[in-house]
Amino acid sequence: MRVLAKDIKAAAQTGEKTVQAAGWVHRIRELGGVNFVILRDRSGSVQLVLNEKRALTLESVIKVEGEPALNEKAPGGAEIRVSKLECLSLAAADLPYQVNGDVSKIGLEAVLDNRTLSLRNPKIRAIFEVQAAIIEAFSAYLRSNGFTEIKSSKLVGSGTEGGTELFSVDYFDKKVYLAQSPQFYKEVMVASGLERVFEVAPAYRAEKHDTPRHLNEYVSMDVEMGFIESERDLIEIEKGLLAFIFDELNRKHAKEIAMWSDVPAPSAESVSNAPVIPYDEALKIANDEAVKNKKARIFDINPEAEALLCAWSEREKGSALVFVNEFPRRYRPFYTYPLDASRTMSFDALFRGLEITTGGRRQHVYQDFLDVLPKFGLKPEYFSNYITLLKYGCPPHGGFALGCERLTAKILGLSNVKEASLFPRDRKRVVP
Ligand code: AMO
Repeated sequence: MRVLAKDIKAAAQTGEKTVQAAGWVHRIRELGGVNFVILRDRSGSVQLVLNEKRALTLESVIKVEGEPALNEKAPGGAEIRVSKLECLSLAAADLPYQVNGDVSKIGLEAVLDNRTLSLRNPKIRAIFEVQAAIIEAFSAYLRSNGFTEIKSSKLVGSGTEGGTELFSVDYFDKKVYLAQSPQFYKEVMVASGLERVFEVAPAYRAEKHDTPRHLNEYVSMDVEMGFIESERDLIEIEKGLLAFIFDELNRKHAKEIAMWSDVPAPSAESVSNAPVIPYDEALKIANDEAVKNKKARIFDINPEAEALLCAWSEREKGSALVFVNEFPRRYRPFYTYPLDASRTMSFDALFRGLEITTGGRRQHVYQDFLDVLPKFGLKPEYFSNYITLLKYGCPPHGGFALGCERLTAKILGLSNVKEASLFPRDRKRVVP
């Protein structure tokens, strides 16, 4: 039976006579007539000792049989003394990308241009193990709090986040769009009687700019719930959610996090310390910090303000997570529920200097919705489905979305969200 690399030491300790292992040739070294091969599998790697020279190449896939033995000098403290080796797939010798190389010395463009091979690097693969754990914890937490998972269509007749950032798609004899957000469908499903729903799925933004925080396709982790009073109910859910995600990561993936960052994910305690600051006050704090740091005046919560607020919060509150709520009307979509004439029941979450979440309570009263449309220059005929949703009984509700790549990048200290996307899509990149 195949034994994983991480279990070879235990097999040696228990005196197993023969084990089988299989994986990729990660490294080859010849020393005094003995060949050492580092075999890589999904669990890690193990040293193989070969007494005869074999025509192996890096990245070939092999299967071996041999005696497991303890060896302090071998990585992981054990090795396999190989008696039988079968090459399942011989890799060509002209490997275009150094899979076993030091990622910190390879530029992002080379990593992404060679994505098929760069994903084999254990440190790069670790990003996606952490990401999978984030999604697993996100889903588990919500399920255990009465939320039902949904999967909504990504082909839509119109956008929800503003018309300029839509990708159009030929759909038979019509043009349709790739969904920017599942928000309308989340709301429909709250009113369907499920009351609490979540979705993890791609979202599409035809944004032309190339920044370290934007992707044209990203994974949106969406939440929507009924019977809320204000955005504060949503912030409480997000705090619980993030504390659970961070705890799970520190418990199960500290090794993968340490491959990238000196800092573990925040503790549940630091999440509970996260301040909730009204927009106007947040802007004032950001400006006070800007003055201290000899920076120019800040007029809205832009990327610079996000960085200053998180640094301030870390210093003053012991939390790298900050919630900014009560955004002015002009910064929020028309359907956002008003707090008063100028402010809305909405919020952003900022983490380690980056916005990771936007959310808020939505309009749910039919007549209020109709009244607000003309104030934004909008016509009711464009919103017939939204109107049906609200006209026939919709509870007070709201929701939020967490950007999966942004959260992954901030936990690991990656400098660009593209690193946290398996196959990133930007203006130039649509392959692989
Ligand atoms: P918003 O447009 O702010 O809100 O998006 C929510 C979160 O999604 C992530 N995100 C992105 N990540 C990478 N690249 C992008 N281009 C990108 N755009 C957004 C961010 C952001 O905070 N419908 C609302 C949510 C809601 O109210 O339910 C929405 O989509 O982390």
